[in-house]
Amino acid sequence: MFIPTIPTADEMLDKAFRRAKKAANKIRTSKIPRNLKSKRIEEARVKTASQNIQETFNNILDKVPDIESLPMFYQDYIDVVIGVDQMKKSLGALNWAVGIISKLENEYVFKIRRSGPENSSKIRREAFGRISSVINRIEDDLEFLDYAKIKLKNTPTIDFDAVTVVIAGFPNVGKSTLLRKMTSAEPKVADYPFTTKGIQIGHFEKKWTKYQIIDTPGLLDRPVKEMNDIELRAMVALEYLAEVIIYIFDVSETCGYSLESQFKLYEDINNLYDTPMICIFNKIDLAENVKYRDKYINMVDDPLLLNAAEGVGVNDLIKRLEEFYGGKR
Ligand SMILES: Nc1nc2c(ncn2[C@@H]2O[C@H](COP(=O)(O)OP(=O)(O)OP(=O)(O)O)[C@@H](O)[C@H]2O)c(=O)[nH]1
Ligand SMILES: [Mg+2]
Repeated sequence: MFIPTIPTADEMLDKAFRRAKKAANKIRTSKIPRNLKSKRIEEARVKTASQNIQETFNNILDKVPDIESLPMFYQDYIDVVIGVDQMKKSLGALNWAVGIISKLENEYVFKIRRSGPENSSKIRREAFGRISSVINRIEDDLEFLDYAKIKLKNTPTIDFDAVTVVIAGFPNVGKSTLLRKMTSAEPKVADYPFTTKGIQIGHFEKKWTKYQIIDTPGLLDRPVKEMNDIELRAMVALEYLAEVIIYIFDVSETCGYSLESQFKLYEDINNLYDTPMICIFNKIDLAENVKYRDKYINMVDDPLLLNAAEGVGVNDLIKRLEEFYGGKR
């Protein structure tokens, strides 16, 4: 998610008052009659400083998307990463500051215009004092938005027009290998809460339908009962996303996990999500002599046998996706 640069309270005030000074200098060197000058100068300072703050904050408010209008996946993502309530509160504080500073601008410009020239600088100082205290009051909110900017910098870019496929399976079963074989470009790596490896997203297009394949290493690769609340929430976020889950078994068990435990995780995920699942039995090239694999292969509907490393069977998988989702977008 894109958030523009967020100034600290001090930076905001420095910038606004510096601009105000420049505006004042312009008037000072202009040909305005002497008796009018000091009033004009102070008026310009108040206007320039307030408007600079309003513009900066309005620009931020315009560019940050309205959280409630975002797809659920992003709302949940933002909530897990930084907290939606705090985000809304901080944006609300910025909005509040814009309103108050606009009011102060009008109030003090009016006061300067009505006062004698000898009082104008005193009135301007009072205006600056009040502007400063408004900005200092939202200091924490500015700090929070800057933190949010950093934390949300590498948010996954989800294409909501594409058919979304999420890959699941124990570590080392061949998830990344399959993602690479299915998609053209190098998959993009984005942050994903509570997995250190992030999330990988690859794309391909077939017969005018776009597909995006998502690999979530460290998330859908472990028994659900071992997960903590936060990880379970991240799992929920995935449900907003996935139209179909590809579950990969390693039939050779060279990944280090038995087919029995791989099957348990498959059942876990199947029970947790209403999402349709496609089962793949991978590393078929290493499994020639493993007899009991057939027992597991026969336990799922329409299994596909693959050797992802060599790309064998990948086209059958793509065909399967096309049958279900092709032309739907
Ligand atoms: N022989 C053989 N090796 C494979 C096949 N598919 C993947 N591999 C190998 O298995 C190993 C693990 O593959 P990855 O794609 O990294 O597995 P992963 O599921 O992404 O693993 P994590 O990211 O750790 O969860 C790699 O050395 C692959 O080259 C296959 O069909 N046959
Ligand atoms: Mg991987």
